Amino acid sequence: MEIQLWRELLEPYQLAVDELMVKFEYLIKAHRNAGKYSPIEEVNGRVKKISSILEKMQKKKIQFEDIEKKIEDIAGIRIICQFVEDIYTVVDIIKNRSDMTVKAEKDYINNTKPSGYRSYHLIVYYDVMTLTGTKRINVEIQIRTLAMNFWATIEHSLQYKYRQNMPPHIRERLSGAAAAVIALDKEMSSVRSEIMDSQNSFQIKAHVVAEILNTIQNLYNVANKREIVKIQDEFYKIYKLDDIDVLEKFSKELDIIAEGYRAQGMENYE
Ligand code: 0O2
Repeated sequence: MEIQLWRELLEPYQLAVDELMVKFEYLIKAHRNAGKYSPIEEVNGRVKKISSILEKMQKKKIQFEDIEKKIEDIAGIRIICQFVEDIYTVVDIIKNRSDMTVKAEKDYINNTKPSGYRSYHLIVYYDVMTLTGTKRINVEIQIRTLAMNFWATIEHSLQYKYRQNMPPHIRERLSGAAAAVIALDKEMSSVRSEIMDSQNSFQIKAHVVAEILNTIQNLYNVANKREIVKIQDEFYKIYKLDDIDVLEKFSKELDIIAEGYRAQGMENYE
């Protein structure tokens, strides 16, 4: 296959990865902006390297014309979660979306691979709009916890280093580390609600503070300077109390003041 043809072949896959990254990153932002816990901690995406595609073709005896049908992970998205429970929430979110359809799924969390590898894999159909029309492509979505990702990343690079000849003592240590990952994820799940509560209140506080500062910034253009300084001093005093209810009350009061100025401005305009 010529270089130009590889580029044409891979272009829609890059488009799919770019679009899906935006969509999953939006999900993280939307949860956090609403002061909610995001089941997705971070998202990464990649198009498989040509050298890796060639390697897979060789290993699985795939002809050039069958690449798109038989290699399902040319476009890959990796979703990292904090807790095992979040993985299943993300799977449900994906299954309920109208812009992708699940073609296949593999639960390597309840069915750990002999290597010790754990992750939830979905192959989804995803439509991209190309210059020549709509193209339906396969995208592999791997969903795993931070701990599972740590293990898989290290193991992947060791696999690459040793190819088929990983020394038994390294294999053994990786097995031990895989067991430690299971224990760590279990331990984290047992304190999940406490961790989520503290992260949630941090998110809510950050959100309210951002709103207050934004309102003060807007008031700066319409109110007199002395009043702004007074409001700012009041805000710093309240902030020190570290009480989210008081902050929320202050934010609402500021909204009323801002609304008053807005109405006054409209009156002057009319
Ligand atoms: P890369 O370099 O990550 O792209 P398939 O090979 O996909 O047609 P298979 O083997 O049944 O069919 O798929 P599977 O087992 O679902 O694996 C797909 C991907 O999962 C792999 O892609 C890896 O990314 C990851 N994976 C699977 N098993 C392991 C493992 O034991 N260790 C690690 N670190 N990752 C694993 P590629 O193409 O093999 O590799």
